Amino acid sequence: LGADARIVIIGCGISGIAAAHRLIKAGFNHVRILEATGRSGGRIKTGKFGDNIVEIGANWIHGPSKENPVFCLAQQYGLLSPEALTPENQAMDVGGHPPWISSVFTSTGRKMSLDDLSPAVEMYKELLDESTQFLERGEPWPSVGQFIRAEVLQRSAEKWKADNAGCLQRCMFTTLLKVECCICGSHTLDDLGLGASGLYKSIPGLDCTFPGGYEGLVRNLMSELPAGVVSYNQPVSCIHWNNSDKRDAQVNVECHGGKVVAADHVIVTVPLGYLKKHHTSLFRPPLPLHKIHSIQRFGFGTNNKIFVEFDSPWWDEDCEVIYFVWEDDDTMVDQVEDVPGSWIKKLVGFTVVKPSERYGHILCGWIAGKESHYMETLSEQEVMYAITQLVRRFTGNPIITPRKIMRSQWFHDPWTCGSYSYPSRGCSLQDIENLMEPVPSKQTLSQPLQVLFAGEATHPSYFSTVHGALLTGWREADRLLAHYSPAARSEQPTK
Ligand code: 6YU
Repeated sequence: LGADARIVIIGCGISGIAAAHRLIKAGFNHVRILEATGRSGGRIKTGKFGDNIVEIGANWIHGPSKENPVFCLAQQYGLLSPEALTPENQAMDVGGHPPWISSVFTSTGRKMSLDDLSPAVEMYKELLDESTQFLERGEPWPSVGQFIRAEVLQRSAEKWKADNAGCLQRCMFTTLLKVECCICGSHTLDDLGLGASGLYKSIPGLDCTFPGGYEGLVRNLMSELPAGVVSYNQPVSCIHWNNSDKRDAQVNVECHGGKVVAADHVIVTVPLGYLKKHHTSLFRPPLPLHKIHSIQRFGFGTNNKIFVEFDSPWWDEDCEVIYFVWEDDDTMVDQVEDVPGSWIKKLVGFTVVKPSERYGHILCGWIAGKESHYMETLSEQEVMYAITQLVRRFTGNPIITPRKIMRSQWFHDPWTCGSYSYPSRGCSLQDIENLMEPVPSKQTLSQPLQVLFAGEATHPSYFSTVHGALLTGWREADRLLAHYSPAARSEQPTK
């Protein structure tokens, strides 16, 4: 049953690959993926930086332990380091915030340890933890940013004196808010819904990377699919569903250039950023109103990386993260007022690309939000200049010069339009349920599942991650498998 159904999957990111993999293994013979670009992987993108590989998109397995299907696949394919596989590593529960060895550099050229700023760090952790607990309790504030700022003003007034030391703690706090923007992918924490932020669930395990590149996961999965299953450089421009003339197909998928592919079922995996921009032209007839509202309401933000190579390290050998703290910014505001003039203030610092024996001296800078959008419009030379001035100022070394840089530009990527999703103000689980709901939603025998939806933004608790995306691909494949199972067929109404 179902072996002859024509299934078209739109997008060859991890969710599209996962859906195709499961359907083909289950015996579906007519599965086809239409991919806009010339490559598989989507936001899993391992690139070259000189002789080194770097991750332009997804970086870590968040929560590498048995509960995480990406970890299980990576283990099965032999893609992880022995350290990542240890039971100790898998058992560490860090709540999504790994305890990395960190250094702090300030705008007056001071180098500090995180211990010097522990009052700010501790208060931040406390408030962030509290902010996830309003899912069922009702929200005292609409956003995580408003909640944290209101509480920190109150609590810091008691704890941090109005002297220089107190000011430095507040400056550190400003940096930590910007770090959280990178993690959540929102422009500001004022955009992140307070109750809904508690929807995100972390998995135990100390985040790990793929020593040979994240794309190894994609290559292994793809190698198990029949050749020719993906049509590359085939952007879909319109999905004609609910066809009244069903002699040929209930769904016709139209590609740029006019080619039309007939299908019984379509799985849409394009990013939420793309859907926000193009849903009006992508669906004929338009999607139901409640679905459109959720596409508009759920958040999709930008987090970019800037890789910078140096001749020699100016950080400690064991350092894993470098934070930048502006000593003139104790506002505890996570957005920059004059974006063209001061966008670089949103760059929170660097993670150190390890191991240095293999990579040399490469740092990865992180910048989220509208400041990141602006950064994408600059030339590489302009970004390099800004980074050079920043590093010279914060290290107090006026001659440090990076060898080269490379940055991601996810906002201007026409097939992604940003980095990943987040629950914005006013969102609830209902929005994710609306995003994942197939159309038409009420199934009858004459209109069986036509258009299904997968992709990271459609996972109720692991949105914004690779494992979330993978699970949604499997989920939609299972929906079709259930639809064609003999039990389901016998339950369907007959006319
Ligand atoms: C993770 C991590 N990580 C950093 C950065 C980014 C992301 N993520 P895809 O986009 O892959 O596929 C869709 C395809 O569709 C694509 O190929 C398109 O070309 C194609 N397409 C589009 N339009 C089309 C058309 N019209 N026709 C045909 N084809 C079309 N995840 O687990 N670990 O370290 C990071 C990171 C810079 C950009 C990440 C990370 C997110 C993942 O990369 C992403 O979810 C999946 O790859 C998406 O797969 P997909 O198949 O859905 O889409 C409250 C609270 C929130 C807490 N959030 C914290 C979580 C932290 C998230 N982590 C992010 C961190 C980093 C660093």
